[in-house]
Amino acid sequence: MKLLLLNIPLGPYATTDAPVAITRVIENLDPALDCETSFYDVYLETPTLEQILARVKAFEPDVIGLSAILSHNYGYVKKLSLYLKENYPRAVQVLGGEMASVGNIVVRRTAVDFCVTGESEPTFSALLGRLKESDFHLEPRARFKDIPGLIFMLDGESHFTGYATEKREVLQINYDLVARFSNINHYLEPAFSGQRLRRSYNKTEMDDFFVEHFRPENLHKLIGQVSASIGCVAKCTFCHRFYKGYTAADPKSVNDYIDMLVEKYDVGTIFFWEENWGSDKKATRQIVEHLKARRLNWIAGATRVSTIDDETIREWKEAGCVQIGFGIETGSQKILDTMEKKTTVRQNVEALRSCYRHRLLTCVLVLLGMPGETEETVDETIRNLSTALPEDIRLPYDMAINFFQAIPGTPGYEYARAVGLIGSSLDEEERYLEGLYDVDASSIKHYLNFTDYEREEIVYWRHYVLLELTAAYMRKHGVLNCLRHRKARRYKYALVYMSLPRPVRRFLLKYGEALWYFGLGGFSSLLYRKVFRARPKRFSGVDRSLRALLRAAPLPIRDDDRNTAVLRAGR
Ligand code: B12
Ligand code: SF4
Repeated sequence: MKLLLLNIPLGPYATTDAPVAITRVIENLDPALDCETSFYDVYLETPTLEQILARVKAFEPDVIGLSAILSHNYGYVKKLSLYLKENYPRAVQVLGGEMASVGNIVVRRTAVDFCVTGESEPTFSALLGRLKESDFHLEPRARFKDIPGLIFMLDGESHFTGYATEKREVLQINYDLVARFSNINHYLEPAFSGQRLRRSYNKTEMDDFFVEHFRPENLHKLIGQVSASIGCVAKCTFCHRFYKGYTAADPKSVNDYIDMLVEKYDVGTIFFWEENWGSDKKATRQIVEHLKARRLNWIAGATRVSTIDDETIREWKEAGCVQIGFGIETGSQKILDTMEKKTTVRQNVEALRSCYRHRLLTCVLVLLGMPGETEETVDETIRNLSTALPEDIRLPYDMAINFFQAIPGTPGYEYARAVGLIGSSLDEEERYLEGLYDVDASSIKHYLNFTDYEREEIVYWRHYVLLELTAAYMRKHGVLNCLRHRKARRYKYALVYMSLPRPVRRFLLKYGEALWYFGLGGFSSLLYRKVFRARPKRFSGVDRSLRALLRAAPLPIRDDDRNTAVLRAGR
């Protein structure tokens, strides 16, 4: 049997995050299947459809596996899948990854024959085994009903066989497989000259940071990705995963893997790329001690603010940590509650302060536009986050500010359907998914408006938060001092901006940006709507979890979704 795996690009530019989902799928396949597997790194190589087809024809697979870890890429999957079916009809198409949360739509509207939910195993091997037995004929489809974890068309309806039992194993990325099928130099990049740390911060400001905070021997060594856990202890209302709960890896196996990376690949910095680094305190301590003993540098990709304290951060710094990522999201408790983030504004502020106190890099991630967001909550975010600024002017200070996106399998998405922002029919839902492809979350273009303002009136929120926090930073450190030390252009913009009184600068930014972004036509239409068609008050009063709101008023189940509606609740 021949299996060709293709990863669906997340966007136009290849990431340096290695294709771990693919290596896991390959490694986990049942050896008894005797499967000849190949992987085409579509995300890295950005081929045309014709080039993908040429690769398919050259390999002649019986099964094409599409790895769609992002539901946003439905539009791409549809195009690719239909094209491949037309030009290479003999392969069975199987899709895995988060996009299976809209399996109902995928199996109805694309040429994908099966969606695999959750981890690939044991579902994928069971499916491949069954396909092999029948020489890759799909009929009668009832034969697949007993394999848990599948979504497929059965008697004209989409059918979900229920979730499979997870293996609950934390597996590491297999770099040998990456090297075999792709360009490993792209994924194992040197700390100093690579993009991993530079892409979120002003590049010119990073050189000093590297020299000051990295152990000299690690500066030019590679960064390797490691997982010390899988899953998350929380269930935020905008976040979807198939993996239920949280599992920490055996710390010894993590430490052994780190040693292998150091010895075999000359890795000097470890990037823990899971969502919940540090939630299991005992296991984390053993790994941190090991990192310290080996004089490595390391990055905690995502840590919950509720799991750390000042002392822990001090210890991590001493053990070689250079950066911690936090999902700060907002400085408003009301918004944290609608997110069901299970953290407090105080914890957010304390986490940032501790990070800066111990001179660790962090990027302030802010999510704007959840239901309940108002001008007041945005001001609250600015007010609270401006109390947590770096003490040391040489430490890069940056933030990434996005608008909320409704993702399938989350309460946020179901809420958008409930309030009519995503239409109720299958066609309308598909249209929304198609529109998500290649969308930059920092742009308001595809933001479903969950506020009581017109979109033209809130487009300025991103720059407003950015400039106000930059202005607060400049006030703290002195304007001249900042201009001398900080190279990013926003300090120059902020200087002009902060020279005006706050109501004036806010007014100018708000209407200037509306005009710039939506043009004169959009601006006039905004004025017309403000005078003649005021928006009803719908969202500003939302102040509790979106999940709780949906529980109180559940959505009716559509006929086409009868067997798959359970996927909408996530896990
Ligand atoms: C790494 C990562 C990234 C990397 C991608 C790296 C890469 N090379 O693929 C980067 C940084 C680029 C990224 C970006 C974004 N990400 Co991201 N990211 C992740 C993260 C942390 C890990 C993904 C991963 O590889 N997991 C590990 C593997 C082992 O698990 P897996 O992907 O689920 O794969 C398993 C199964 O799904 C299945 N499977 C997967 N493929 C296949 C294929 C076949 C044939 C089969 C049978 C099975 C199968 O088997 C695998 C092994 O068990 C996840 C969270 C998570 N822990 O999953 C979020 C996640 C995928 N990201 C998410 C989001 C929202 C984003 C952004 C859109 C954020 C934003 N708003 O900007 C951006 C995309 C922007 C853009 N357009 O570029 C969401 C997606 C939600 C959804 N339903 O679509 C996730 C799930 C986080 C979350 N919980 O909200 N991300
Ligand atoms: S957003 Fe972060 S904290 Fe919330 S559920 Fe997702 S991974 Fe966990």
